[in-house]
Amino acid sequence: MPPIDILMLKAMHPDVMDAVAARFTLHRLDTVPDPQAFLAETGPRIRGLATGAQAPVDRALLARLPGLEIVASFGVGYDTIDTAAAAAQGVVVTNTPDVLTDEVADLALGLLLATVRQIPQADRHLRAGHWPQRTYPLTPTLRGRTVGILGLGRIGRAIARRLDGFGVAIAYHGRRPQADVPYAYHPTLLGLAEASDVLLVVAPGGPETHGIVDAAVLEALGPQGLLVNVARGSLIDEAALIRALQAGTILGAGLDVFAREPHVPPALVAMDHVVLLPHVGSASVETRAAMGRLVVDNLVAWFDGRGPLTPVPETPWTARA
Ligand code: 8YV
Repeated sequence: MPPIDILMLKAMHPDVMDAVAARFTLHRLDTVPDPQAFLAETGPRIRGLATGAQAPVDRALLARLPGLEIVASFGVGYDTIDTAAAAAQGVVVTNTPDVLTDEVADLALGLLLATVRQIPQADRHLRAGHWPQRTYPLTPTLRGRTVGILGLGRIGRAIARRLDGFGVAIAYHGRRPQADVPYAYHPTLLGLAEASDVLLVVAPGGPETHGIVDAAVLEALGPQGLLVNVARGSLIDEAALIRALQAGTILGAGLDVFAREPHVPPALVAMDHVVLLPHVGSASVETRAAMGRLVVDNLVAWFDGRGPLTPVPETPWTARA
């Protein structure tokens, strides 16, 4: 059997690199001296692409890979992949759903609690030696709040299940109401923000959701409102968020994701009423290993002729002869 050439755009989880190299011929675009020359020469032989959210897969790149069959992406979100172009080229795209759901939901709850009860700020207060002089100021509370979830998908539902145990009211907005949940549905995001005093963002990134959490939504969330984002920075109008935080239009924010990662606006870093995390929602040793295994399993299943394990809905696939 001829070797199967797999391209990686950037370094990935070490287990993924080892497993791909063990089974296939692995090429790394980030380590070749001249990526354009590499694509011209070897691009036509590439049959699989392994990638993560940090390395966009656009129409231009896909056009350089005419023999491509599969893009196996590390992560549940795939907004940096042009799935329409992939579908048009007959390329299947896979992501890594389910294996990270509980991990991200745990982190979302941690970030919510850290934000409302100011846990990092209290830690800083102690470490700075302020405790003997003054007790840490009283904080806002989660008690009595309504948490509005933007995007009640797999992760949104896992967050809602955890919130059930916290005894808070839960509401949600998404493309359509879901018959099998007891939570209040709001047909508009503005309506959800008006009804909530925590807005938890868990919807996918992409053109449909770009900037939907705007100045009007933040205004509707109100002066006791908290914004928590574990999805994509692109959903938030970051400039409007900074203005809202500076003006007291909302009370605070907990952010795991940003518009231009790893760049975080200095205005956010300067504020003490926000909790900032460097996109760590799924970043535990175990969960990242499970995500890596699923990337490799998708490639192996595809090239064994068993089809993809977790294809995204935008790229319907047909098994090749
Ligand atoms: C990862 C993520 O940080 O799954 C996602 O959509 O955002 C995270 O799990 C990212 O995909 C790593 O490339």
